[in-house]
Amino acid sequence: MADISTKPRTRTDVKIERPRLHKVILLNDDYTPRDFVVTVLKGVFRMTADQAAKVMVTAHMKGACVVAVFQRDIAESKATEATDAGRSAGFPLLFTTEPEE
Ligand code: TYC
Repeated sequence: MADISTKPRTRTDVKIERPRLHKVILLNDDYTPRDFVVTVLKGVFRMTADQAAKVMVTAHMKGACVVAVFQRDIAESKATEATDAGRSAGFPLLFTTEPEE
């Protein structure tokens, strides 16, 4: 009995942080046709025609619009896929990513 320590052990709290989410941002340009932007948003981001049109018009008027938020690797691959769709069709359509605050 004398061997059993009753002293509380030091506790180490391990805090696991959630990985930060990343925004996919659509940038406006003067050349990509509006319909093409809507088609890409529907195809890559699974938006309805209505959602895609709203995002496209916001980017067109304000210069940029947040399209969606994902884990970093998914945000990056979707942004690349959508940008590549524009490039393949000869348009300078650009999607970028950035971490959420
Ligand atoms: N500004 C383009 C045009 O007038 C349309 C457009 C909208 C392009 C949004 C890119 O992210 C964009 N044809």
